[in-house]
Amino acid sequence: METLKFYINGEWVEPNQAQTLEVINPATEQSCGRIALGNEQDVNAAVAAAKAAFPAFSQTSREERIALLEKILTGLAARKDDLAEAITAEMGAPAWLSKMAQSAMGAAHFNETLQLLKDYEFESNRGSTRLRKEPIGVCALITPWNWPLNQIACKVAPALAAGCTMVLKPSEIAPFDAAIFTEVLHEAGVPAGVFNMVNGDGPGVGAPLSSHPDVDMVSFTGSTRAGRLISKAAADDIKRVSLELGGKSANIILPTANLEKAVSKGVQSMMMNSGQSCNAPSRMLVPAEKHAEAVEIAKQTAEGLAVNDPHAEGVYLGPVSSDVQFEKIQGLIQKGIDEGAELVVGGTGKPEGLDQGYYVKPTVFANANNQMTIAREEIFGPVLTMIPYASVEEAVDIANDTPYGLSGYVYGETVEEAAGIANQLRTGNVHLNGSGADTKGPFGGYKQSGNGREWGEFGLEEFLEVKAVFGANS
Ligand code: TXE
Repeated sequence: METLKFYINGEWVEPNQAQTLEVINPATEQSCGRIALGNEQDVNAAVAAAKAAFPAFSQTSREERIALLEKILTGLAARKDDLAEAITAEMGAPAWLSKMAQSAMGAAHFNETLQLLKDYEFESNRGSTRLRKEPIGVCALITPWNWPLNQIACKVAPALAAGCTMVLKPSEIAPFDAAIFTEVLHEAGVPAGVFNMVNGDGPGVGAPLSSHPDVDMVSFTGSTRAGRLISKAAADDIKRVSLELGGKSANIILPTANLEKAVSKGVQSMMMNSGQSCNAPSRMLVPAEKHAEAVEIAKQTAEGLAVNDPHAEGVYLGPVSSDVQFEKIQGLIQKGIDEGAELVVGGTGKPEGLDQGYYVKPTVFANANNQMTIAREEIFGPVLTMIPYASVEEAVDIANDTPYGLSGYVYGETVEEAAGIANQLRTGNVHLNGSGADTKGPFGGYKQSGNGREWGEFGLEEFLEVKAVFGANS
């Protein structure tokens, strides 16, 4: 795989500089292709194309944009296997996960947005005032590597539906699904300049995009570190900034819950995608009197999850995405041991027989407290921290005692009981009794997990300005 050109103004163009980056397959530690690295001039060209395309695209009818999304959906369906294979090669997700979730979520966001667009009210009346929802303008979309297509699609679909034009900077760690996605958009006939794609790293492309005076909005998913830098870069021009950042989500298992079901589901959700999900339930809060029993269930569940080559039969966890992530995770596991958490299963070092590739052992710590580093920092690897609690009130306090606020999980005897606790959590979403996320959304966080909401109607509104036309109905 090679992406040595950028997609600007409807065509693949040569970069301004000759620098390239090898993309490493985390399962083999070998290169799986190269990309060109962009710079500020490439960003300027892409933003200029998006700016020039905005007046015409912002005036397109709902029907035209519906037709465009339909064509893109057809293209995504035709390329779904290519997309899944690219994702597995670049970031290591098991082949089945890339196909059934990673690639499928991308199409799901387009479908969701398409259905929404069919009867979304862009105009409405409030007494004598007419409200108009108008596209915000030129958008910079900066995405990470952990759910790469999902994150691209949940920004591009609503941006197109709103009538915005855009420049995408995909993750330099997982850029090939973005290249295929770009081909799909080109073949679907997205007008020149409406969608542009420039590859590169954060400082080289992400930073100039975030501070570009002709960019009206930045939509970013990634680390809280980069989110902070982007907010500052965007501040001079008072751009709208939508941020979906890290998390340290609590999974409260209530005393009434079916312990076997709740704990095993919690472990599986944590280890999914090798723990590289911003909403992973990384802190499991269990009643102190059931802690020992819960630990045993967690141990057995984690031991039953196969770590292996992403294409191997029965694999549940592939490698983590990069050597940097591998080293970060190893350091945090060691911190957990040093700070006195009880290592139940897993630990540092690679799983037996997997010397090549960035494989991490599914790891469970128990008897931890919420002040330990493994309970406070986003590990972004297959590492679960179990914390005992004395009362449900204490569990809620522990859950909320974090700088993050993306997701929460509550497992009780009934959904009603769990919902009562959900209302006390300072998070953007809560999963009850093992339920999954719904692409209707909204998805986003409180506190340092970001601002704004993605997916569905709220996700569309991130890309819209609201205009009040006073006296229009008088
Ligand atoms: O993310 P970065 P990294 C968390 C997770 C992970 C950590 C580091 O904890 O361990 O972040 O991952 C671009 N201006 N999440 O270093 O750097 C970058 O090129 C503009 C949570 O890979 O945030 C890439 O396209 N852009 C998360 C994107 O930001 C910048 C998903 C993400 O990279 C930039 C991924 C800058 N100054 C990691 N610096 C989630 N919320 O799901 C970097 N980028």
